[in-house]
Amino acid sequence: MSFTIESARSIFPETEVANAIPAIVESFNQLSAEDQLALLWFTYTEMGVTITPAAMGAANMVFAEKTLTQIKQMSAREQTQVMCDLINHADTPICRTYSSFGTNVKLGFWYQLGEWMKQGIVAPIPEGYKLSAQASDVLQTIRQLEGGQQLTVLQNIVVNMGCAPTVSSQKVKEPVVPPKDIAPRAKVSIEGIDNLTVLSYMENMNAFDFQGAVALFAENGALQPPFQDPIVGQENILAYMREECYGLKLIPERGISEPAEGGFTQVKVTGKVQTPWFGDSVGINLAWRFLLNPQGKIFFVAIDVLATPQELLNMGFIQ
Ligand code: EQ3
Repeated sequence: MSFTIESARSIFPETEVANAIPAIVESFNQLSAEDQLALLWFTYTEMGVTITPAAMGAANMVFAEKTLTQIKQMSAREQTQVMCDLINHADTPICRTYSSFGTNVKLGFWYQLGEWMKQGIVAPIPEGYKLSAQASDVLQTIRQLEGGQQLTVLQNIVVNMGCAPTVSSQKVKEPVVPPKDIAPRAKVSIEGIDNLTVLSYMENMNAFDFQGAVALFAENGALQPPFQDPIVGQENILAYMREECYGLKLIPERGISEPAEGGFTQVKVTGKVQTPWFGDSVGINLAWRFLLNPQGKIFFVAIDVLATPQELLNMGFIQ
C-alpha cells in the first residue's frame, strides 16, 4: 500500500497540537465588532513584546500605503467604521484591497494603525471601554496561552479579516517586488537526525532560498501549514513560501527518523520558529512531520503548533 496525501496527514498521530487555537479564534469571531477591536487592543498591548519598526522590512508595505493614507485622512468616525468593516467582512473597496494583501502586509497594516492609534492619528479604543462578559472570557483564555500561541491567535484573526475573495477577484501576487536577497547559509544540526533532505530543508528555508527548498519536494508533494489544508504541488508551495516565509527563522532541535510502508521514511522534528516581527523575543513551539518517498523527496510535511513545551520532547516513544 502506498501513501496518499490524506493518509500522510496522520503520521505521528501522538503529536499533541494546540487545538485550542482554532477554538479561541472561533469564539472571538462570535463577538461584536467593537468587542473584537477592543479585545485585540488589550491582547496586543498586554503581551509585553513589542514589534520593532525594523520588522516592517519583512512586509512589502508599499501594497498598503495608499489605503493607509486614505484611512489617515478620514474622520475618527469613518476610521472606526473601516476597522469594524474589516472585522465584519463587509464588501467595501478597502475590505477587498485588504483581502488581497499577503499575511505580512496585513500584519504591517494593523501595526501601522496601532501606532497611529497610540499617537492619536487614528481613532483609539474609547478610554474605559468595557468588554462584554463573553469578550472578557475570551481575553482571559488568550491571557493563559504561552506567547507563541498568543501570536498565532492574533495572526489568524488578522489574516481572516476583510472581504472574503470571490472567484473573480485577483490576489495581489508579490513578485511585482524584486526578489529578496538570499540570506547567508548556516549549517543546521538536529539531534537524532542525519537525513540530508530534512537538514537541507531547514538550511534552505533559513537562507530564504525557497526554490532550493521546493526542489526537495516530490513534484506532487504537499506542505501543510498549521491549522490549514495541505498546499499541493511544487509551484503552489513556492508561491506560498515566497509570500509567507520571508524572515522566518527555523530552529529545529531534535528528531526521530523511522522506516514507513512502501519504502517511505517518516521523520518528526521538534523545535521553534521565530517570526521577523518579534525576533528572538518569542519562539513558537513546533513539530515538522515529514514523509519522504523512496527517492528521498518530501512527499508531505505538516507543520504543527505544539500544545505544550513538553511536546518538544515527545518523539512518540515512552520516555
Ligand atoms: C491595533 C490593534 C492592536 C488593535 C485594533 O483594534 C485591532 C488590531 C488587529 C490591532 C493590531 C494587531 C497587530 C498589530 C497584531 C500583530 C500580530 C503579529 C505581528 C503576529 C505575528 C505572528 C506570527 C506567527 C504566529 C508566525 C508563525 C510562523 C509559523 C508557524 C511558520 C511556520 C512554517 C514553517 C516553520 C515551515 O517550515 C514552512 C512554512 C510555515 C510558514 C508553515
